[in-house]
Amino acid sequence: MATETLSAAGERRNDTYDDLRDLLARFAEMGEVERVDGADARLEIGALSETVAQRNPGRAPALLFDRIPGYAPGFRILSGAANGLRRLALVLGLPDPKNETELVKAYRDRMHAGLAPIPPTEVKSGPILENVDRDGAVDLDKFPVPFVHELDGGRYIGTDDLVVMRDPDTGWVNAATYRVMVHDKNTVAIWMSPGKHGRIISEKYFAKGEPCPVAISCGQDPILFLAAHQEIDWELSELAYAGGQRGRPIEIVRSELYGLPIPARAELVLEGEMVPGEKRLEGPFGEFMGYYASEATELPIVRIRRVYWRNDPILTLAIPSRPPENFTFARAAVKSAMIWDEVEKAGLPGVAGVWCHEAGAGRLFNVIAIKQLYAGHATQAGMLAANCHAGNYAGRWVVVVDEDIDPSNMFDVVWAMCTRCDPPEDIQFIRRAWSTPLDPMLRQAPWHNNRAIVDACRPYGWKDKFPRVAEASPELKAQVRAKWPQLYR
Ligand SMILES: Cc1cc2nc3c(=O)[nH]c(=O)nc-3n(C[C@H](O)[C@H](O)[C@H](O)COP(=O)(O)O)c2cc1C
Ligand SMILES: [Mn+2]
Repeated sequence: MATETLSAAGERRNDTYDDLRDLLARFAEMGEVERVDGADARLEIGALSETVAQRNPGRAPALLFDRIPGYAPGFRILSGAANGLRRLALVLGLPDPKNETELVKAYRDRMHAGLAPIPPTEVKSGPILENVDRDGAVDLDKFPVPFVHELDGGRYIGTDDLVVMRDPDTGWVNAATYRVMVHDKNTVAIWMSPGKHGRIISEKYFAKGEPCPVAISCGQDPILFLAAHQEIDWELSELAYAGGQRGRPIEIVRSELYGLPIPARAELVLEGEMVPGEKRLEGPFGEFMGYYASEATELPIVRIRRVYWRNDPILTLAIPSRPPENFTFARAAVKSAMIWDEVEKAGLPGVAGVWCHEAGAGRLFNVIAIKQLYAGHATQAGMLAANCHAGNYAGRWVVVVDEDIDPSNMFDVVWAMCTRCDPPEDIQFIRRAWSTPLDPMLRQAPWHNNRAIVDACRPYGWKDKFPRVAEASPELKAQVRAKWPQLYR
């Protein structure tokens, strides 16, 4: 419920499902998942996942691939798990929403009520331990690992994943989504952009000349992916964050080699160590801004020494591509609510809505609507939305609009930009902000970029004298609708 509070966590436990399999059964009842037999892990699964998601962004079904040629039947791939309005609401434990704004508002209201993280609980065993391949028995080739796009440099076992690492100084555990490429049957590579928590942690080990232990979950409850691929604060565990969202602790078991927490009901988990001195070429990989912006690079290898897997494992797949992507709807909704919450916590009043457009991969074109209260309010809103943790990485445009503009409606937003914005006055810049080698506008380190804050609000000084909008009043609209309903079907 939108009004539920975390202090009442017990009352808002999301008990509608236990794990990914349970959730798939719910999705099937809702008509939200299509089963596909016989698609090839080389290119076909990638192309189907990409194009079906694009047909109807936010409303397309998840795809469950089975009988993948060359692999055991039952070894499956799930694409776009929570990437739909209704599926996302179910995963977040929110009421079935009418539209984007309603979902974002419900989620933000929950955070606003003081959602606290709930640390994971350790259990002795779980389905993830049904099969454990050790050392010489490790063979990643038995799992259907997709080769996603024609120009990719390899097969990616980790996309909708959780890369779990422990900070060597503090013991804090980070769990984040980073792409993981398979080199061979027991070697992979992890690509982490500068500034990402996993990158900072691994560099701490390397600075001491030590290997970095890592566990990689490649299939799991989407609530975990939703936490792992958002910018959650340093030293806040994504597992605890996800537990807070579900209103109950995530159950974990300890990995055999390094005692890292792995979700007890995950589908497929790799464990090993990143070796600082030993490098191999990783990439290129078609990435989330829609380009191959960086070449293959030499990255430390990860030696995999344990593979934990459930019977008939389901690998979860999120593929970066030209947007909209098979994960950007969910990212847009969650990030919008996070930005809304963070700007309010920074003291911004009057926020009416936020939407991170999928055309910007849920990062590069973010719109914030406010009810303007004072001169400078719009600039404050734009700067905060661009610089808060959830909104900072790899951004490009932030547009500030008045509260009569629906931030998720691109038509409205463009209209506001066309009619309430004086470009030389109303566009400000932020220079040298946190970006990434994946930004196609950047050609070399340091990986920072420039941003525009567009004030598309009525000019504050004369907003009350601003020309009136030419449209029928709400009463008149309702009146004619009631009288000629057949015209509005
Ligand atoms: C499908 C998908 C793939 C991603 N791949 C990477 C990646 O390969 N490297 C990276 O640095 N970030 C990647 N990200 C973004 C990170 O998951 C995101 O920035 C997250 O906040 C990182 O966690 P951290 O804050 O703990 O570092 C990806 C996100 C998604 C949705
Ligand atoms: Mn983190």
